[in-house]
Amino acid sequence: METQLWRERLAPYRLAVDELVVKFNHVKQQYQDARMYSPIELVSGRLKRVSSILDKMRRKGVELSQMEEKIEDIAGIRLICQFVDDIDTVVEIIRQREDLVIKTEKDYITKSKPSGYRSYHIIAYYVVQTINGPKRLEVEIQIRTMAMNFWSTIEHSLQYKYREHMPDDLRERLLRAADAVDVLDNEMSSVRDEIMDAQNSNRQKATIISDILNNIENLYYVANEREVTKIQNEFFQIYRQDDITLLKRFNKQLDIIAETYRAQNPQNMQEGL
Ligand code: 0O2
Repeated sequence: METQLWRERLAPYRLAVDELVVKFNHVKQQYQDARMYSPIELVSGRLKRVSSILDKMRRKGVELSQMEEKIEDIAGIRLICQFVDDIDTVVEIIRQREDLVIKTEKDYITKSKPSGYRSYHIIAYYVVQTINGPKRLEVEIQIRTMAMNFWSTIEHSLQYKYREHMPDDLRERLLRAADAVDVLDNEMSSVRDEIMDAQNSNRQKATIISDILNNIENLYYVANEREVTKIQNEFFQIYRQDDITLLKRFNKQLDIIAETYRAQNPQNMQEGL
C-alpha cells in the first residue's frame, strides 16, 4: 500500500483516538468539577504505527484486505487509574456509554498473561464521521493502574529489544517485578481510604484558597484599598497556620463582607462574589 493510502486508511482511526481522548478527559473533568474523586487519573491515546500493524499481521497471518476486521488495536486508548478498584468503575462507565459498543472484554487482571502482564482490555465499536459518511471501526481500550502501566511500559521496551529472544533470567526478573507490582497495588488499595482522605483535603484546601483569593480580588472593586490590604494580610497569616478550619472560617467572613458590599453596591460587584 502506498504511504498516501495508509494515511487515508488510518485517518478515521486517528480521528477516533483524538475524539476518545477528549471524551475520557472530559469524564475526568466532570468528576473534578463535581469535586468528586475521579476513577480515571490519566488518559492517553495512540495510533498504531504502520510497522507494528504489519508485524502483527505477519504474526497472525492476516491479509492486507482483512486488516480492519482482524487488527483490533489500530486505535488505542489507555486509561490509567490510581487503584485497582477504580478499574471496575471505569469498565462500568464504558459499558454504559452509548457511543461505544463493546465487542469483547479481556480481563488480564484476574488472570495475568504468562509474561506477568496485567491490564483490562475492551475492544469496542466506535463511529466517526468522515467526508464519506459515518465509519464504524474498532478501538482497543486498555485500563490499568499506574503501577501496572509502569511495569508494562518497561517490559514492552524489553520485548521490543529482544523480540522472541528475551534471556531467561530477565524474563524471571520481570515476573518477579510483576508480582511486586501486584503487592504494591494491593498495599495501596488497603490504605486507599487514607490516601483519598489526604487527596480530598488537599483538593478542599485548594478550592477554599481559590474562593478566598477570588473574594479578595472582587473586594478590590468595591472596598477601600486599606481594608483590602488588611484582609489580604490577615489571609497570609491564616494561610501560614495551615489549618483548614481557620481557612473555612475566614472564607465565611469574607462571604459576609462581600454580601454586605453587594447589598450596598449591587452594580459594582463582579459576578460570583
Ligand atoms: P503494541 O506494540 O502495544 O501495539 P490475542 O489474539 O487476543 O491473543 P492480541 O491481539 O495481541 O492477541 O491481543 P492482546 O494479547 O490482548 O494484546 C493487545 C495489546 O496488549 C498488545 O498489543 C500490547 O499493547 C498489550 N500486551 C499484551 N500482552 C502484553 C505483554 O505481555 N506485555 C506488554 N507490555 N504488553 C502486552 P501489541 O500489538 O502486541 O503491541
